[in-house]
Amino acid sequence: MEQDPRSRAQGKRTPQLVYRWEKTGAICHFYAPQTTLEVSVVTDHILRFRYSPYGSLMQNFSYAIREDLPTPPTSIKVEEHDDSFFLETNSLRCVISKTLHISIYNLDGQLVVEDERGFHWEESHQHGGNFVYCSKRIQEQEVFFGLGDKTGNFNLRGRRFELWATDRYGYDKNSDPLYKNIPFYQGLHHGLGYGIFFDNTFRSHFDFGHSNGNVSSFWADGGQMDYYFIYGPELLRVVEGYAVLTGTHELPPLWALGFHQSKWSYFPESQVKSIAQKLRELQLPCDAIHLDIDYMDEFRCFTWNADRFPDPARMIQELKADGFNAVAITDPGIKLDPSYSVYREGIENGYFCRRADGPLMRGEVWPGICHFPDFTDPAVRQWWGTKFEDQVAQGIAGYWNDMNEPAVFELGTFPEDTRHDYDGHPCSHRKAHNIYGTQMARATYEGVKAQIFPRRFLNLTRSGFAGMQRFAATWTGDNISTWEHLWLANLQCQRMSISGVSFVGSDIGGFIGNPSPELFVRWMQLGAFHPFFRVHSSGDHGDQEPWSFGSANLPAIRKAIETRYRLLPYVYTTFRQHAHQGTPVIRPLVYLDQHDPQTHYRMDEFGLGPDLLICPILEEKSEGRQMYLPKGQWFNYWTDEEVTGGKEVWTEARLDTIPVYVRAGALLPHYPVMQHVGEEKLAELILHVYYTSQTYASQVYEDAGDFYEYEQGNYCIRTFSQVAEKGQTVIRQYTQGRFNSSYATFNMVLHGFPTVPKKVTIRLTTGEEQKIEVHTDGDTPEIVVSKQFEKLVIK
Ligand code: MIG
Repeated sequence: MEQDPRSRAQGKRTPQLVYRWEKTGAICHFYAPQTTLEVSVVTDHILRFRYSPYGSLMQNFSYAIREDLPTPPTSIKVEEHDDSFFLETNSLRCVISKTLHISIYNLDGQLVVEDERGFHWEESHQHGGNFVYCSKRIQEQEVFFGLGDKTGNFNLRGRRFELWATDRYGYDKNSDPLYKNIPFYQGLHHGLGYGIFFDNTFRSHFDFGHSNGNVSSFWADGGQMDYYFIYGPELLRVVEGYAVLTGTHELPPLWALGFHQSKWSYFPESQVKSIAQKLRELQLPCDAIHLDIDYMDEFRCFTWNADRFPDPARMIQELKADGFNAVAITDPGIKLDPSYSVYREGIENGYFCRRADGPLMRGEVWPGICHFPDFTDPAVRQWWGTKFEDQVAQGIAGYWNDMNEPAVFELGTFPEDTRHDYDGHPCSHRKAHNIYGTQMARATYEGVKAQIFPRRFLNLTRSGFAGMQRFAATWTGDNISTWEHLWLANLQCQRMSISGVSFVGSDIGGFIGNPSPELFVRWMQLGAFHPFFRVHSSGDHGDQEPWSFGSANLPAIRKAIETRYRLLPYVYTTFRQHAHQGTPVIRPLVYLDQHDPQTHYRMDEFGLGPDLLICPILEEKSEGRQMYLPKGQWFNYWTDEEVTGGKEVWTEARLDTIPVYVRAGALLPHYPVMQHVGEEKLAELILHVYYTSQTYASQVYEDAGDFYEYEQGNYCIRTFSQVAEKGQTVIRQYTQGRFNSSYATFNMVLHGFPTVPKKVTIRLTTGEEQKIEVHTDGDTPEIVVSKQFEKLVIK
């Protein structure tokens, strides 16, 4: 850390004794000489701590926190004791010592976190303000997770990280920092999970027992110590609590959950068309083709290269007719070119970033020397948003915000003295750097949404800060075609998911280099279970279309894509759960059972939604692998073999198969394979019913798959409860919402039932009872029943 030597001599400062305190509603202030601590109760499980060294607290402004936080609880008690204060909510007791040390307990009296040195600071003579620090004691057996797109093992204990958005072309498993900055981590000890979200956009640092084995700490090079404590105790609840603060993804259009094919770059039009055509010819389902920077006229944003794409509206329309959506890239750098209207408007209106002493900031990227819009200025975001008008009118269905760390050739990023508006809180790039990417994604999101409404669309961003999920999905940047990167992609996506950003994927096959056919197949299999499912590559090292790996490998690749299309209603339901309550779409093993210490150090296995467990094959020439199944009963998705969890199992997985298990009791919805979303009207919904000897409930969420009418109640949630009672299985259905899906029947496939069902009856919502025929000609018994059933009995 660079600092003025005088400040080092003065050393770090810690608070003195509190002499006064006050409580106003859900907010308490504790005053000590030179330090004020503000503690706010956000919910019974979430507390916010804000400190000011010297003078008063900074203005309350955050890009990360949602504007519509819930109303705080009213039942907060504060008591003053001799040397501390007790602040109590309905689930926590926070003890604040008179030297402002914090310890937080649950109401069973178990310690969740405690300060080590706690808050301390050091004045920054060079820049003004302070370096702000907070340190906590590491508890026995404590493990740490989160921090967004960090590399390396899933558990962060023993390591130190930096948050400073960086364009890291060809990163490796030790690279840090990367593209995104998510200052949110989770701790787990004694079965208690909690989270810390440090809401500070300056360059910041996290240490999980690296410099001192007993201490975890976080600090930033400026701004204020402003952090949220989120109590679980279940880790999934911690992630949901974080979503209360920073929001969730919006429900994507269903097509965006299909398969995407991309390359840097598909051009001219004839090449785009032939890729699309080949996907259909070879029956490889696909919903989107991405256009990388070469569609533009000399990399000028919002333009088309007229030689390569003479009539974009027609091309996009033709792609649409064949079920493909076109997604286009956009970059922050604006070419210095007086004949380019975006450049002129930016200059005339003062929309570009300036250096401290006045000149416009200049940096070289693809178009040559560029100026860069200050996306932290609301007027600039508004202007940027309007620029998408023409392309949206031409039919572009998604945007892909690249280079927004921001990345600049040679310099790396903007010089630190570059000025930003920061929504009316002017500052230097030191403060705005980590939020720049999110604000660009937001400008694109708000602008495109205003024009594309009432449709939904896909917005992708490479960089982002906490809260980025409100505006965009993301991918893990410029990875490499190696087995190690397949391992990394698995980890990074899990980490992003528990850091609030569920809509995430990797460049399948690797961006740099060319994968072996086997690696590509294995990567497609993992990608099919990742929320964002896209093949992308730099195009420098060979082709990466599904057919580029020889006809022998095509069936396995097709099978991966088809599996995804079958599972779409399940993936969509899981997204709805995320959008509704912030639950991560993919869930690392420890989030499935944190009370089982076996899960704490594992990282290959993960859950997709509540009912699927996936474990990718990460090694060459594997015919299967050892993997851990959480406690409970599971069925092999491919073979129906039933396995009892709580142990490691060997799972066979030849080249065309990835290990996948289904939780006993689940009703897993499937669509028939279509070549793209909405290719045909749905004639029935397939429900794979997995037997349980106990009780279990599953949900299926449906709506129009596009548009926003679901916000007005035009959706349908079906809750199925399966109960084994007296030698029979009873399934009850409850529905909510008024969306009426196009099909009339469920095709229910019965897996793992102890005997072939002899008699099946249903009761309809009308009260009518019917006897149902059981089809036993296939491997698995099937029944076809009205979607109106209320109760189904299988004997
Ligand atoms: O300097 O647009 O991560 O996905 O293909 C490279 C070209 C710029 C980086 C992105 C990558 C994209 C590429 N971009």
